[in-house]
Amino acid sequence: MASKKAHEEQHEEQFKAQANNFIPEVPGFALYRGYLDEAAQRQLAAVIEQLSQQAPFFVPRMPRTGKPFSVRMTNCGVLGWISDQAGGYRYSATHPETGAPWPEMPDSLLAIWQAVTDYPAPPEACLINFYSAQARMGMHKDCDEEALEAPVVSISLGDSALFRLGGRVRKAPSRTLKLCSGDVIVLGGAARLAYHGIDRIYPGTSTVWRGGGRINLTLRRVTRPDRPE
Ligand code: MD3
Ligand code: FE
Repeated sequence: MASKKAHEEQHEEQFKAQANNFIPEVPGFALYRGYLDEAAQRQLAAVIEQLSQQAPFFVPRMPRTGKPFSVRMTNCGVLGWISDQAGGYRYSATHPETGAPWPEMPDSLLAIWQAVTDYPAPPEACLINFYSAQARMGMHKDCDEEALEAPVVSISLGDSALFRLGGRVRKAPSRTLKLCSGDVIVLGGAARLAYHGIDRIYPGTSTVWRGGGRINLTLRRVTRPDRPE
């Protein structure tokens, strides 16, 4: 019988070969459709559920206006992304409500980062977004990280979503793509600084997240590594 390691290596090679770089005008974007099979999706969902008991989902708020996001968030890793009225968008080593350090990044997430990126250092933050049926995320760029040369890796679990990817300026044309449970996307190069958002959730399209809704995990390098290889 093939070892677990050999199986994982084969899986990785297969998915590297199948990376669907389907947006030629946005180099650095890659889609790994169905990267996680159903068993792996359920395993990861259980890990996230447990982790969210340690670091509960919070409601982020817009800087200055204090308007609440419709998406709820938590994090794991040494840093987490937070936002509130007074402090604005930032990375923090602790949970904004409990004051506790974020839970450790699970090995299963580190393994995905290693499989789909060539970045010479591990991710420091995993932002965990929860979308109820009505939640949306407006078009924005992610630029609170110092390491903008590092890719962002997104993992979808639960209900499907309509993802929108634009260009580096807000008015650039955009296109949509449905993201389903188990899909992984990588945003490196030019895609790293592209506007993007979530137009809508398709409720009842998956049973992977108990109670329904969608989870999106984004793995991020925040600081520049000391000794880039
Ligand atoms: C493109 N999340 O957390 S993931 C976010 O599905 C975010 O929850 C969405 O946008 C979600 O910031 C989209 C895909 C994604 C993530 C990060 C990106 C696309 C990106 C960073 C740069 C460019
Ligand atoms: Fe984003």
